[in-house]
Amino acid sequence: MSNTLDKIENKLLNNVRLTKEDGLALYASNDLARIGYLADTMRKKISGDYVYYNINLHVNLTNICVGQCKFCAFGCKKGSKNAYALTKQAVIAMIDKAAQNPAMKNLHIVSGLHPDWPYEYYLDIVKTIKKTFPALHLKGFTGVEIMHFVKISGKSIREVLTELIAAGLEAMPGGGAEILDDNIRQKLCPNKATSAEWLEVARTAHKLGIKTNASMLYGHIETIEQRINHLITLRNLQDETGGLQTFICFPFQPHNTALEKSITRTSVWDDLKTMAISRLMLDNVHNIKAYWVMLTLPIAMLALGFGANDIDGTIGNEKIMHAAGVSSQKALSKDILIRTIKETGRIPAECDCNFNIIRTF
Ligand code: V47
Repeated sequence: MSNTLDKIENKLLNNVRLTKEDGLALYASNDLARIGYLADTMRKKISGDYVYYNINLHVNLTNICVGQCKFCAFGCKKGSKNAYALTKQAVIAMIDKAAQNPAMKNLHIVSGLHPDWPYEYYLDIVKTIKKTFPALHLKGFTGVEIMHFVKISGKSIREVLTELIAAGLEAMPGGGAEILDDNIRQKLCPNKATSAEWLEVARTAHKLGIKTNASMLYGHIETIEQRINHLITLRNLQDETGGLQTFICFPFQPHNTALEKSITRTSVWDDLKTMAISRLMLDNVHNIKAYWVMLTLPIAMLALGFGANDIDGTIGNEKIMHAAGVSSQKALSKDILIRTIKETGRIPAECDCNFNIIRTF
């Protein structure tokens, strides 16, 4: 096996792209320290010593969702006891409270697919947010939500995105990609965007000039080969458009989901290996995120040594992963993020939702 890792290291040092077989070989190896070292070396080469974080607020407009994905504990049916749907006034009040902190720069909006809200409601929310808080950067709506808007509006992907961008949308989050394999999607999330649709939304957004994130939900029913295929699909998209700005691995959190009884949470070993392999396979993606909410802060900190260079942000009040029982906090202070990054010997870089650096420490 060390012979295989020697060959992979040689490729990396000579800027030779890793193949699917290389990805599988990395997963088959238990030399985690060496895989981590390789990922850290590539991280330094591709993205330097900054670790990006941002002062942000997560807003989830509603948890009522027609999706009913088996991996999700956040979404629920209309009328269920936890269901909520925020009015425009409530959204503005929530942002206003967070914006009392002048350092707050980023809004992240991801929500359920509400059965009754018209497309115009979302457009109006975006317009009102941008009018009320012009200095805030707005990252919103996954590819799955955009496909929902396409269906309820009868418009094309291009038309929906053009209107949202004109209203103030500046970037898109990476959710909804899950595993870009329609056999898996059919089993886990048959009611939402297909792989081709998710990719087409990202492609169109990039052509229209906005950047998007991409993610991988792993540790459920997928095979290692499907993980590698997923990474290669994203790498191909990035070759084509260059519009992916950060990649996030979401280890599946089973608590309160339909899969709770059959699947256990991934191990730290798998999480760090997956982080590192993502960095090595995604040679054309600048940023790899260690999402502290999912990983918990201590593991996110470790992940900074396994290829990650982005630790997300202060978040404010995380709901989606907490519904599934993550043990991390719902928010973190900027000081804790800065201290965590500094302790790894790297440079904390506060940024907006397009990774423009606001200040470094
Ligand atoms: O698509 C849902 C994931 C995503 C679970 O772009 C779960 O920076 C694990 O888009 N276990 C939605 N993962 C959230 C999202 C997001 C969040 C934070 C940062 C960014 C970004 C994007 O959350 C879904 C799904 O892949 N998810 N439930 C669960 N039980």
